[in-house]
Amino acid sequence: MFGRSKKAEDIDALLPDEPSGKNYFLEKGFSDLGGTIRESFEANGKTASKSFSSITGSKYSGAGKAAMGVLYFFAGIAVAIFGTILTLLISVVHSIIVFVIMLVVYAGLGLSKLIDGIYRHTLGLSVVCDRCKVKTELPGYHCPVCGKTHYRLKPNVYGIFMHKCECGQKLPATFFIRTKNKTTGDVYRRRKLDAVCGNPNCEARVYPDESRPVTITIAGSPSVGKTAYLTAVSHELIEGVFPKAGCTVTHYTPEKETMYLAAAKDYKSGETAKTIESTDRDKPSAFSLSFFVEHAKLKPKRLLHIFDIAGETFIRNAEHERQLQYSYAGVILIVDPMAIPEIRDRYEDELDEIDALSIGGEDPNQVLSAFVAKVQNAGVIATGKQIAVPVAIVINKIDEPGVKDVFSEDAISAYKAAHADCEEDKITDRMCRDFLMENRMGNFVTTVDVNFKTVRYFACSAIGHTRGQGIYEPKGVIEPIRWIAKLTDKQLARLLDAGSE
Ligand SMILES: Nc1nc2c(ncn2[C@@H]2O[C@H](COP(=O)(O)OP(=O)(O)OP(=O)(O)O)[C@@H](O)[C@H]2O)c(=O)[nH]1
Ligand SMILES: [Mg+2]
Ligand SMILES: [Zn+2]
Ligand SMILES: [Zn+2]
Repeated sequence: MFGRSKKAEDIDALLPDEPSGKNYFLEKGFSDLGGTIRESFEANGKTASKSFSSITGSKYSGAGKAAMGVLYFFAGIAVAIFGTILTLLISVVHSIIVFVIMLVVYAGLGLSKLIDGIYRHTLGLSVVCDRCKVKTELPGYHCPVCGKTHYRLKPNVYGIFMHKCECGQKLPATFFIRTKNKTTGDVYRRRKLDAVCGNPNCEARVYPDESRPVTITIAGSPSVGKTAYLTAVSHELIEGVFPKAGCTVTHYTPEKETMYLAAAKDYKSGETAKTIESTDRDKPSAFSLSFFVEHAKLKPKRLLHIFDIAGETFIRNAEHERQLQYSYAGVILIVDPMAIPEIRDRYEDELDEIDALSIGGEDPNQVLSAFVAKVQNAGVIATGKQIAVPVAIVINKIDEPGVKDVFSEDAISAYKAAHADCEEDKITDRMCRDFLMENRMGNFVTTVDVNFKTVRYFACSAIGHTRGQGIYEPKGVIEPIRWIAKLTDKQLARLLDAGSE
């Protein structure tokens, strides 16, 4: 019923031994039964052959010996016949009892497995580690008494409802069971146990509770505005869209909250700082802003991870960790229009001094090849095969000359009027494609279409104006997120719609 992915199996193969004893019946029920029956017959056989071998070997002589011989003979026959029948009967009764117990045990295991599996799968519960980016169905749970990590805390050979840790502490192995801490007396469910990443090579702390991850990755070369986009979009979501839709937002960890507060400060002052490449090999290159979103119509709560990266690391393919986040909910590739040679040649002189110094200068075609390779690698997709993960190509900085008029509200209305056949939500997509084609970027558009099955173009301005000129006034930053949500998470998309009205 729940087909397991190749990646999940790869992770399973890496897992260390579980610090739990196996359930007796599940591990040894049948083999012990076989052993007991075999031993009973052997013992019976031995008794019978002992009687037969005593026929001639008794210490009596003459008539006594003959009488004892006859006695041993009949005793042997009796053991061989009646003993065998009796052993057979006992074995049958024993087998029936064991079979009944096993039936109950296996039915219990099957049921518990099914209920827990259905619960986790229908709710889409899983864990995406913000350090190693690996996605697992369960994290590694810490035993609250001895601290050992249990990577398989679900109904299996270690237990149907509970697993017993080596230290003797019982741990809840399904969502519906509670166990009591033998030292403190606290009672808790599985979701409340301390947890680490389900990838045993990582061991980063994770705090998934019971949530469904929504992982969005922002990509692009240096200075295209990735961090400005993250600042703008997280602020719009956390302060505007989600509260308006009636959602509660909670930061994932105190560190993530600090990160958000720094972003919110930049938002107010209209600033953005270059992302410094992390030189520490133990630190991940891509890092996320992560927060929970809760609402009565959102079951379970969502854990949004929005990943940013230093453009230098991205373009040089110098990431410390495998970029698995590219294979999850969706990816946003940010493009600086000034990186398009045609546009730059014509409009560079008109740029504000700060904007002129902040051009994301890498050739978009080269950026695109690095991007395609990364997404292929994350999803283990062979070159030449189309990639399914939704890709939003976002032209940023549309407040700048050269693009300002192309994507202005007037221009959008005029485009709509001239293209009555085009669906409302595809207008910007068509406008962006036209814009790129007209500026000798046809190759870029074709390469995107060849490699990605699900693509949409967007135009936005993260800051809304040149950096350092007052509070952010973002335009069009929510749209890519809404589009990704519509494709991958209907409940979340409805709330984003409600909060964007
Ligand atoms: N005019 C304008 N400038 C922007 C906008 N977004 C970003 N910029 C400018 O582009 C510069 C780079 O933006 P960042 O967000 O730091 O770019 P990044 O992609 O994160 O760059 P790295 O961290 O180096 O990878 C900023 O310092 C701004 O000057 C925008 O919406 N409008
Ligand atoms: Mg940055
Ligand atoms: Zn991890
Ligand atoms: Zn323990």
